[in-house]
Amino acid sequence: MPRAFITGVTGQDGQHMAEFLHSKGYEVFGMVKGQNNPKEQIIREEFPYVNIVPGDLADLPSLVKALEVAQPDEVYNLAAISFVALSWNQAELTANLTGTGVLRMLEAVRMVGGQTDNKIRFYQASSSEMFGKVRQIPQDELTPFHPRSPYGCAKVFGHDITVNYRESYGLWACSGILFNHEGPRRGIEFVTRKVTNAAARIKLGVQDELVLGNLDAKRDWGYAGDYVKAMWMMLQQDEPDDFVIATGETHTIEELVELAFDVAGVSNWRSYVRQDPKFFRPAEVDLLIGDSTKAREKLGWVPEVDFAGLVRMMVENDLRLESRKARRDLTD
Ligand code: G4F
Repeated sequence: MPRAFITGVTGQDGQHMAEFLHSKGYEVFGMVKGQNNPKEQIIREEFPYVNIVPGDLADLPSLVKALEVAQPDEVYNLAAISFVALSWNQAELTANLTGTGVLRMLEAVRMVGGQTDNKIRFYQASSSEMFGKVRQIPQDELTPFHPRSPYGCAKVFGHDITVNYRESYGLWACSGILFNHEGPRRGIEFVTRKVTNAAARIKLGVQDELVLGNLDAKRDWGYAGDYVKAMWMMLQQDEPDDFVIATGETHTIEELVELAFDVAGVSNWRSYVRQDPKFFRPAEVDLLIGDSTKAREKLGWVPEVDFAGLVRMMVENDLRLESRKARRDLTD
């Protein structure tokens, strides 16, 4: 039975990854940080097959211990401070976890078995935020980076140090440069879920306004379930390599809102939406659109859910959740 170790198992991607690897017959170990982490209960209840191991990206000895317990064949480093907007308020913490945390994880892999014959295979969650003020349209593996946030800068470090450890020490390490990927498990602070949840609540009459920032930014949005499959495919290659994972389609936030309200059955979306400067960012990433030709050709990876399918899936999920909540509130 192959063994996999996931950091960030409590997040959207970690949950999808645990589910996917379990379906493939892996023994799954998930790192959870902190004392009384409220998300640990979700993992225990919804993913009972995950072996929970304590550890923190800020603490190298804890990472070494966690890997000694898990003895993994594959390590998926998905943990990070992932909310770009927060990274301006907590820039040092972001650099420490999203950036230097990768270095610690690589060191732990090196110490616990990255250089034995039976090498640990390491996956780093790199991000399209690294392209920032884009130098090329669409963006591929050779597009230069120009990050626009402390988060993007930290991800560039994480990406480069992964390449460097591969080249310096022969670690079996690769990076997936993933464009935005979403789904019903997405946190409410991210724009897709904020919009689909608001559309559902407005439809049900429990919310009357949606307050957003920049409606003109463009993103290449895919489905998280498709993207974790790409991560796994990268680790099944003969040689480690880096891949862009994207749909190749881009849409504005405005198009997202229009479609979500349409799916929810709310007409005249403009009358519900207000813009507030507090949601604008000090520096914006205006346009992301990825070229994943390399992943399609070398890995055979293709996204199965398109933008319309993704928005429908998320709105329908939020309609279900919010109607259940509304019914519960009525009976209380
Ligand atoms: O949903 P977002 O917060 O995602 P963002 O910043 O693109 O980052 C996500 O994708 C990255 C991959 O490119 C990941 F690395 C990262 O961890 C994360 O998963 O914002 C998307 C866009 C931005 O342009 C933002 O300015 O939506 C715009 N936006 C407009 N109003 C808003 C809002 N974003 C949020 N979160 N909330 C708003 O009210």
